[in-house]
Amino acid sequence: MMDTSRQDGFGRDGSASDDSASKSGVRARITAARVIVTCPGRNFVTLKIETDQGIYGIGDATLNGRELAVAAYLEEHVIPCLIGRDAHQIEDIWQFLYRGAYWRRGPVTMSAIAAVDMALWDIKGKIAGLPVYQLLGGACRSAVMVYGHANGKSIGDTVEAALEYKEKGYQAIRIQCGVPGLDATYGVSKHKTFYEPADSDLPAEDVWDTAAYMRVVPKLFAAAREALGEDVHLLHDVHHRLTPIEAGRLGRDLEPFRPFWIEDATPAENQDNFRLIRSHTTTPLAVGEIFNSIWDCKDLIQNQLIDYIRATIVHTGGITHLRKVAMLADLHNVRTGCHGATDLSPVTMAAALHFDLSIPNFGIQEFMRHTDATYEVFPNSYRFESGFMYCSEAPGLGVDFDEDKAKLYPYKRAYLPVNRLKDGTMFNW
Ligand code: KDG
Ligand code: MG
Repeated sequence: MMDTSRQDGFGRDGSASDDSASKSGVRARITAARVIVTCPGRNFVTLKIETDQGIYGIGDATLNGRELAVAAYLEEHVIPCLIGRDAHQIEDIWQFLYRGAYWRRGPVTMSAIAAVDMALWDIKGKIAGLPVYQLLGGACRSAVMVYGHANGKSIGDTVEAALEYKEKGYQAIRIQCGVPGLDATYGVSKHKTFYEPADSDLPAEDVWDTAAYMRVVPKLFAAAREALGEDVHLLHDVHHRLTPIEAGRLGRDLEPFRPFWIEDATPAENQDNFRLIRSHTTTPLAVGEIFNSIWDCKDLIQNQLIDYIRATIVHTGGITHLRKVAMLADLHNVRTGCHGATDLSPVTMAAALHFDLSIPNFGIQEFMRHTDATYEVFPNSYRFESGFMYCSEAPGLGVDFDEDKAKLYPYKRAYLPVNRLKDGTMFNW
């Protein structure tokens, strides 16, 4: 039957003639795509792409606090370009959306591209009848080591929480405690089990005190090592709060307690910041959860200024782009430690597990449990056991999206907090 969309020889498959690569193989024409924003406890942006094969794929496009910007980007500027394309041409569609936009990179663009990319891998897996990790080259390991989040207002509460994580089988635990004198501290939960910092209609204004923080963290690590013993990995997120020289000092203070890593020790727009930290400490460095392309970490990786790259599938252009980051990292002894906070939906978590299984230089995966309501909206079969996560063996990503349930939870504007110093100066959150 004649393919009417291609009568002029310039088809929507991105090729200039009938000799396109896709002509030789199976095709799965994209017939529809839509964006659904839902808030089962927190906001998620989900893209669903349908094909003429009757098979659909889903992708996560959640960008915390800026959800509707990505939804509009997808609806207005991406979806119209997808209709009619061959869902199998994942790399070509990626290049079309990245190069073809003229305006490259940025969290909104790259989260939108990531959602398309995840959905297309999901479709390809479903058509092939294989879990996505098999399409990525197969498993390099049997399971994915994850770290959980122990936190508390005081050092004692945090250590107690960390002991509970150890009891549950976690082999790696992130520890965050309140800073004396401050009402709120990043990473310290108001509720026992869930931590959602984006919880107000307008940004909450927190207060920050670097000196008090620098005093408490080494004490926390000393107490945690003492209570938990040597055979648990301890991690800590500085959350962009220090200058490079302060970070060098903290790294050095923590060396006796052998942290697995300190994360986001300093903002990384200037990648040279890490050279200074590196020259002062052997504590391993992780960074990258707010990166959105390989260009954000190229110098960090090539100069071996970090040990773990935390770029994540949803904010870094999807599986297709993150694989390139991982490949570059592998050449320079840098391992992955993908971001996995709850603002990344179960679709990203599933995609991350496939990715983590398939790359040679996997390091660790962050894992924060979602609420039961979130799991009802995103049914999935990945599972946690004894410190490790196991991927679904279902074709595709192995996670679904219940649109009827999603409708029960309408979008609710929610901002992350901001930070000010005690004198009122705006600071990093
Ligand atoms: O949206 C911001 C959160 O994802 C971030 O604050 C969580 O730093 C974080 C982490 O390491 O999980
Ligand atoms: Mg972090």
